[in-house]
Amino acid sequence: MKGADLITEYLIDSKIPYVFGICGHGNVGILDSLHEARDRITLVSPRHEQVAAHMADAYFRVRHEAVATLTSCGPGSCNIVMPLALAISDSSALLAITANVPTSQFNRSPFQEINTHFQADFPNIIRPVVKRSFQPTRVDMLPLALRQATTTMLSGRPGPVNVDVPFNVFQEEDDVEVPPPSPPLNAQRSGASPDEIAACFDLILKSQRPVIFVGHGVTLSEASRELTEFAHRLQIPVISSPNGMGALDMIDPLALGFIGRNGAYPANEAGRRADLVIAVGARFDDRSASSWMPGYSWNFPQTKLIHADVDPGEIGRNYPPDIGVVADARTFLKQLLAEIDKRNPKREATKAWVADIRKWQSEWNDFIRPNFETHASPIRPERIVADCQAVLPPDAILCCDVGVSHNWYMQFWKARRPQTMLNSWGFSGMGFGAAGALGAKLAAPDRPVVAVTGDGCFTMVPHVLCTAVEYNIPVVWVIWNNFGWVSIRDIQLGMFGGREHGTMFYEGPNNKPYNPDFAAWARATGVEAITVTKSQDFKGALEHAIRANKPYLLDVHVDAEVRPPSTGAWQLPPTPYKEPVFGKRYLPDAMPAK
Ligand SMILES: Cc1ncc(C[n+]2csc(CCOP(=O)(O)OP(=O)(O)O)c2C)c(N)n1
Ligand SMILES: [Mg+2]
Repeated sequence: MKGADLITEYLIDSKIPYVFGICGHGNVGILDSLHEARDRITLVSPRHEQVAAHMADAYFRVRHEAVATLTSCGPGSCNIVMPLALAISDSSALLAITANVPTSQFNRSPFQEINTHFQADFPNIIRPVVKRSFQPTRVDMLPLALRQATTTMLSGRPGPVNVDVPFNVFQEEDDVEVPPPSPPLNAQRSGASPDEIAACFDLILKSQRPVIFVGHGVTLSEASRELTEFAHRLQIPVISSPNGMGALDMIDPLALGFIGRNGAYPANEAGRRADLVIAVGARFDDRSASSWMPGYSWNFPQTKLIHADVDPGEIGRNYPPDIGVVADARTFLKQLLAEIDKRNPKREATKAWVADIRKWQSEWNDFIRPNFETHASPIRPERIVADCQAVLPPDAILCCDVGVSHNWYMQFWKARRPQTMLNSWGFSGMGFGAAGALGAKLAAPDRPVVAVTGDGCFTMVPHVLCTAVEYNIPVVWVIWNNFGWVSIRDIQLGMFGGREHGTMFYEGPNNKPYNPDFAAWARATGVEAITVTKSQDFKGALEHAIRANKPYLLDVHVDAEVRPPSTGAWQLPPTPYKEPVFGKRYLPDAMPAK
């Protein structure tokens, strides 16, 4: 069997329906195999490798099934470094097949070889951004490499893996068999010991102000049902990190939303006043922990902490837990549910706590409501979030890009289901929203997919429009157009005496705000588009775009001078940070130190 055919058959046996990739001389061998198998596996060629990998990443987040990317040797593969970093930072799986130079030319500096320190050294370029890189240099090494790669990709904490294939290994033949597919995500689940569960439950029963903090681990382990039941049965409110959004339906009264500087006020209030935090599959990164400054989002170590995660490396990274549990999120929650059945506790103790939470929720709602109802031109940000919420069905997928728009959606979007709000969180790579939406739509062809992307983000990957047309992928792009890299401008204005430099888009001697006419740009690629400058027009335009069921772009002019209200803090030492606009630091003098 030819190496390229073996890879192709393995992908098909592994039920990988798509390869997102771009050609180069290095991978023409496997392109030919994919041509032969084109009825069973589809090649989608976007116009930039970054897009291919974002598509694969988003596809996985929607379906929890991985697909492959394919890039050629040298520059093509170098273009996927950023999206791989993004994927590994958010525990998203994809199989990155990269091509390399022929083994017989290793170390001779042939065209596109990187060999400064080691022959055909692409694996070292991407080493920190994949769980593992494999470089089979003979066809008879492919079966093991492929099986190990896909097993590594989906086991434990998922993430991207790389199989780097020299040119000749695609072409040569050997007497090899296609290896069996690896187990799917969550095939094996780790759990807590009975003693750990008993100890956790004792802490839970003792607490009067408990909160659950959920992260991507809950989403990845598909523990939404168990989380909901656990929260309901013990009446414990749930704070969510971005990729945990929707694991508990966010219109549930116990759902407090996101925490941190741009979190929701009730989440920060509950987080900083809790006496026990049960963190499940969450990692307390700086942006969901107010940069670890006590009193803004959390108050460890006065607050007790149970921290369960499938990855022992995350437990205690930032806050040493009272009980650390290496466990899959769903198994852990199921074990806690079984303990409820066993002990049948009466939970009167949290009544006052739940009442406090209701109060914070209503204060927050009173504060934010007027801006959700305001009509303006340029448009107030809250209005766009509100209209998206009104128009999109609960199963619609929002693929968020990076920037101010994301801050607003983090604060106010109510994800109704898990895997419906895709966020580039750990790495925040610009372009994920605009590009990932294509992969999300291929993963869920029957559901609306909306990319919310900044004018800056979109300008990094505008060719996504070509791909949408070529492959008829009906994504709606909402461009949050504020004529600049406004999230960074705002940091700059706040920290450096109100001076702006290099963060807004201008043209001409008078610094007129500049952007391309995005709608005209879209039409030039064959994508329908509307420019929306008045808030009254946005809702109808979005409805129309969704109904059209074809690629659609809305260029929405948003007020750049309205900032999301901070309810926590974010610090970039040594520059000073701002106190919250709504709510304040709470240091629990009354809480006994442990
Ligand atoms: C690839 C990449 N380059 C740079 C950054 C730094 N960065 C973060 S947000 C941002 C501005 C985003 O601009 P835009 O998409 O217009 O969103 P806005 O903040 O204006 O809403 C920049 C440059 C990044 N996160 N990723
Ligand atoms: Mg912008």
